[in-house]
Amino acid sequence: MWFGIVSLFPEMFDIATQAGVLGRAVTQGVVNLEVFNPREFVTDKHRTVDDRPYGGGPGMVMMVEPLTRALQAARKVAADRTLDAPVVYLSPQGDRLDQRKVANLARYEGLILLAGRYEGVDERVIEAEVDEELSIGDYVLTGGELPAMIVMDAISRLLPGTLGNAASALEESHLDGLLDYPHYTRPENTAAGRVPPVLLGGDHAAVRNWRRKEALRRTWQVRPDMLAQRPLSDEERKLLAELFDLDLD
Ligand code: 9D3
Repeated sequence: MWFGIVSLFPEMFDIATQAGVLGRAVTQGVVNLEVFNPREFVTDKHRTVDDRPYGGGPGMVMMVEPLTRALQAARKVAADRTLDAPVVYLSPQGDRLDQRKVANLARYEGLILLAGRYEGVDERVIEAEVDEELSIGDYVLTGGELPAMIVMDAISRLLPGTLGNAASALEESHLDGLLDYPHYTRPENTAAGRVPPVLLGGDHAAVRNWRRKEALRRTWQVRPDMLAQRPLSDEERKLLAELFDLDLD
């Protein structure tokens, strides 16, 4: 998958592409990344990319011309490679990113990710150039670069040929839509406690059941909203009833 990034801080992307699953995906060529810096597309003496907002108020706004040129350059690379690559603007006003949106974005051959700085971009750029506007959550960041990296990270682990792929296949199984069950590794006994005995016994059916029950317990306790989104199997209703001594019928 090809990512064209439009950002005033290209160096920020070095870190993300040098380590972890995303870094490996880049090294392996499963993911390709090209950064387009709007500042490189302006010719005035100070290479200005931002200006004061019309109507007054605090902060600065990213200007139309540098952004449009950088986006055109990214579009041209995508077109030359005959890639379908929509423009995604990372912004606090966007739709909230979730795993369903990540999976849908992963189907594209390419994506052009626009990372804003300052108070944001001139609204006319959004109207003319942006296909989808995405936020990563309700907290205030200083720009769209980290959100763009988060989008790439989440997508890259779903792509064939990256290490996250085995894990994502598992995610589509019966534990889909639940929080993870607790994990343990050696040694069996530590100052922090023992491993639950069921995991040591080699009864795979018992282990499966225990994990599903623990996943349900945690989801019920910390993310009841996730359970409300998801139909429960008879087996899961039984486990939940056992856990909390509830009558779910
Ligand atoms: C405090 C400034 N805010 C005035 C009401 C507006 C504002 C503008 C730009 C707040 C944050 C930002 C920079 N953030 C992003 O570019 C961003 C973001 C975020 O802040 N939170 C969650 N997802 C995203 S995606 C892009």
